[in-house]
Amino acid sequence: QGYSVAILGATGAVGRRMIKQLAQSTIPVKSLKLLASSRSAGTELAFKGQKLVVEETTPESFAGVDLVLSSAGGAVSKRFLPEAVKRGAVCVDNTSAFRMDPEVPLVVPEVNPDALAHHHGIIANPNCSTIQMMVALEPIRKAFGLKQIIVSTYQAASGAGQSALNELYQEAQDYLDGKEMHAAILPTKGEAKHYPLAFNLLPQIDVLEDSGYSHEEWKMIHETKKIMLGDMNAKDIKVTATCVRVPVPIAHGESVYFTVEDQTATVEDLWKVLQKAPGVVLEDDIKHQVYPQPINAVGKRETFVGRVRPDYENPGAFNMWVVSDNLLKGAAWNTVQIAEYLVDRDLL
Ligand code: A2P
Ligand code: 11C
Repeated sequence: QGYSVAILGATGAVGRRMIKQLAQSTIPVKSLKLLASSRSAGTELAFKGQKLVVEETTPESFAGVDLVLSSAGGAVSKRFLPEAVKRGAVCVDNTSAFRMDPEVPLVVPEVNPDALAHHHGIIANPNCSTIQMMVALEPIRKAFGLKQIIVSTYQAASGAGQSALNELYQEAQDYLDGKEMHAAILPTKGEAKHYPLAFNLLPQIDVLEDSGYSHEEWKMIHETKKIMLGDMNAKDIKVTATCVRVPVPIAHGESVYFTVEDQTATVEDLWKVLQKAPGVVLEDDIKHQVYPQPINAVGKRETFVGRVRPDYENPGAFNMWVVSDNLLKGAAWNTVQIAEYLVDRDLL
């Protein structure tokens, strides 16, 4: 009884959390395969108290597998997920490899779970910074309509993987020890130049494109349109983004400025909607200095919203502050949550 599951990228920052989220999920797991590269083949990791040995990934790794949860980078997904689908598996992919394929659903379960019904074997998990913004804005869009989003992000180092997080810790240690800091990974692997993140801010996440935007900013714009409106180029909501890496280990913060269609909407109206919204925790009490902070969001599945306030010079426009664990709701939990929906709706 149950499903044969494989986690691709099981040794990574997200993969390790996928193992834990799967253990805590409602999905009946008959067997679990932990897959990574040859570098970590042989490593032992625990699932529900049982030790499992990590295997090197090959196309044959997916024989007999029902469900693949994947987070090993876009190139690895492109290479292996079609092989897994060929062998009958359904894949929930946490990379950007297939997100903009019109045949591939891009899903945040609180927002567009119905898109899952039309999958062809691969379902894409959105980018972490997009996911938490969708959880906070979809209930507002449903209640008041949404015309425009202007978002500035404060993104944690772990978004760039375990190695980037290790780099941040080493830089911080070196700085405090009065030594020179060495950057080899951030702002993004494979770039010509690298800069320290410790005691710094980097206004580059992913590669910079000819448009002037970083690829992370591009993703926030086009993933938002695909998730909310079903079309990556939809014009009904205007979106623009500035993405910044901050020296925080885990949990992204976002300053979200948005304009709603219903100009009579008040902050109290928004609070009422956010209080009932699935996956949202409203932490907004300025009299008592209550607002979301990354340090408190670590390890939680929810998206935390606070500092909701009107733009007094622009009717229908508001600011809010949104925080979530980028490795959980932004990645491992959203992926496992999608898989739970697939199981519940008999879509595996
Ligand atoms: P490995 O530990 O063998 O390098 P992160 O996002 O934290 O950097 O993690 C990346 C994950 O992707 C790791 O589990 C890593 O495994 C895995 N990975 C990287 N390259 C490959 C590959 N060619 N085949 C399978 N897994 C890979
Ligand atoms: C970051 N948001 O913080 C990225 C990580 O497209 O899934 C996730 C990249 C992605 O660097």
